[in-house]
Amino acid sequence: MSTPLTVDQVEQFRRDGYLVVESLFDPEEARRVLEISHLDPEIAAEAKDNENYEGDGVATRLVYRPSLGDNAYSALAASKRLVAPMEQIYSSTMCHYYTLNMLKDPGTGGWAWHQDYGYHYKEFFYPDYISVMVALDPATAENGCLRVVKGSNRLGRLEHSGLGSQLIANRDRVDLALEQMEEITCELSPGSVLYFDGNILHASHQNHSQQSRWSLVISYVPASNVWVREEPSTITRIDPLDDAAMEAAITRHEASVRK
Ligand SMILES: O=C(O)CCC(=O)C(=O)O
Repeated sequence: MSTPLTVDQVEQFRRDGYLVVESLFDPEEARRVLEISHLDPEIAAEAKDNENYEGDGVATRLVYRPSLGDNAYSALAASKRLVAPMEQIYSSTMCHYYTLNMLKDPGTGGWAWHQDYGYHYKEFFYPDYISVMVALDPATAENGCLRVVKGSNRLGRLEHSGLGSQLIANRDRVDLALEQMEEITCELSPGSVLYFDGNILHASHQNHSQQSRWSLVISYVPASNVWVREEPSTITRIDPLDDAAMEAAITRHEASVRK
């Protein structure tokens, strides 16, 4: 198993619940995947509105992908570059759970405070659950980048309840967390990634800027986690792709959307 992270980075992830790795993919790789996403007829056909509010509000758009396929998004999701740091953190092979194409265009909505394991507790026995945001556009405070509460992963899973199409963490606990802990605005350049623990509180504002913020958000569990639902698990064990295999998959996808 390779060890791309320093001891300090692993320690930071465990303590703070998040870790930014700058330029894990280079800006040109991010640009190509962004261009593919804009040309991809599947994205245009499958994007759905998430109405993360009650009453009046602004929807956010995304494509949900429960499995990996022969496409550029899966190539990044299964790449050794993205997966090896998680294998190091969990000392385990990793399994893919889902990929989201986040299509946060100008004028689209945000997400209220939640934990991803707050949603996925129903599927997994252990809270060993990690999500990764791969920035394709620049992610800035202006276009509603992700915000996390540093160290909130140590609170364990909070109660969640519905708010429109979202599940949100208990508001009193969130208020207390924001009083006691530091809120971090996770700005990312294209190709940079944010690893975040399943129990870290995170949220994002609406995009009030003129700049889109498209990204991938990919969720994983270590193979040692236990699926607790009756129906068969939908997770896929990852055999990480080296750079050549990742590049070939991006090129194939590029050729197919440009036809
Ligand atoms: O991209 C965003 O604005 C929020 C994403 C998020 O909260 C999530 O995927 O759990």
